[in-house]
Amino acid sequence: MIAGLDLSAEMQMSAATPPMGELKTHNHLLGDRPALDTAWERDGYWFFRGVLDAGAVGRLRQVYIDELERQGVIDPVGEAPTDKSVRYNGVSLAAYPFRMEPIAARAPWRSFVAEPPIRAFFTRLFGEEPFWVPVVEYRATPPQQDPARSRFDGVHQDGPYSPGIPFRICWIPLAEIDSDVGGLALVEGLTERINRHPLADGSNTAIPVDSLPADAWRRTTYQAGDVLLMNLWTPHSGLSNRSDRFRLSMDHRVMGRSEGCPLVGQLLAIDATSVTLVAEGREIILRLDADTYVRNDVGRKLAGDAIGEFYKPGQEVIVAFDGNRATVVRPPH
Ligand SMILES: O=C(O)CCC(=O)C(=O)O
Ligand SMILES: [Fe+2]
Repeated sequence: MIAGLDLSAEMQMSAATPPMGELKTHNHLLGDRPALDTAWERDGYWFFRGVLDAGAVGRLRQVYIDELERQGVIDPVGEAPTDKSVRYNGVSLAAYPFRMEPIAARAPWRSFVAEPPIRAFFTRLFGEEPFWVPVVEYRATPPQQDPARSRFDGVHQDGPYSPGIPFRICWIPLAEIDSDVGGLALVEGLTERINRHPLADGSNTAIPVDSLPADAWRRTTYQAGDVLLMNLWTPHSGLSNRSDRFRLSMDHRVMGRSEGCPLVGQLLAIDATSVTLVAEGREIILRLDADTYVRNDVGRKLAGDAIGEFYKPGQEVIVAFDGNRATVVRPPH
C-alpha cells in the first residue's frame, strides 16, 4: 500500500529500474507565465531549485525531527544540523506510523504556507494567491527493509484519483534526498490527459514500467529549498530508500485562486443522491450521481450505503463541483 493510494498490486512487479536522467530546472522561467505554461505542457513538471525559504523549510523539518525523536527511531539530534537528513538508529519500526498520523493531526502545512516568503513564492509563480487543497502526505520514510524488491513504490498518475480537481502536485523535499534515499522519480514529457493505469475490477492498478518510455525517467539529488510541481497526468513514483537515513518530504496540492478550486468544508449530510456541507461560511447542497467520484481515503470509489458508512457528519471534506453537481467528494488524508 502506497501512502494515500491503493494501487491494488501491492508493489511494482518489474524488478529492473530504468536509468534515471536529471530533472530540468525551470528557475529561469519564473515571472514568465506563458513560458512556464509551455514548459508545463511539454515537460509535465516544474522543478525549481533553492527557491523556498530555508528558515520556513527548516521549521517544517523540525516538526518531523521532533516526531522521529518521540518515536525513538533517531538518536536525539540536539543542535546538529538536519538538512542532510537524520540517521535511522535501527529501533524496531513495528509501531512506526508510516502515514505520519501524529504529524497529519497537527497540520503543520498551514503555518508553512502562511510563512511570508513561501506565500510570496507561490503568489509570484501563479500570478495570484495560491489555494492549498488540504490533501497532504507527510513522508518520513525509513530505510527499505527488503532490498530485493523493486525500487518503484508504485508508478501512478494523480489525475485519475481526483478527476475534476485541476490542482498541481507540489512535492517538497525537507532535507537532502540523494539517489540512495530515493525520493521521487517521474516520466518527463507524458502530459496527455489519459489514464495510463490498467483497470482491475474498476480500480486502478500500478502503471507497468514497461508501458512507459525507458529513457524519460528523471530525478535529481533534492535539497531543502527545492520544490517540484507535477502535472496531474505525469507518471511518477516514490523510489525506495536504500540509505541509512530517513527520507523527509511533504507532498501537497496547490492551484491558483481563480483556477476552479474545490470546496473545502465540514460535512453535514451525505447519501448516494446529495451532499450537504458548510464551506465558505454557508450551507451548500450539491447533487450526486453515479458518475460522482465519491472516494475513500485510499482512492476507492464508493457507492450506495458504503458512502454513509465511510463519511460521518462533522468531518472535513473536499468537494469539486460543476454547477450544482458534485464531481468529486474526498477526505483530506
Ligand atoms: O513522495 C512519494 O513517494 C510519492 C509522492 C506522490 O506520489 C505525489 O506527491 O503525488
Ligand atoms: Fe502521486
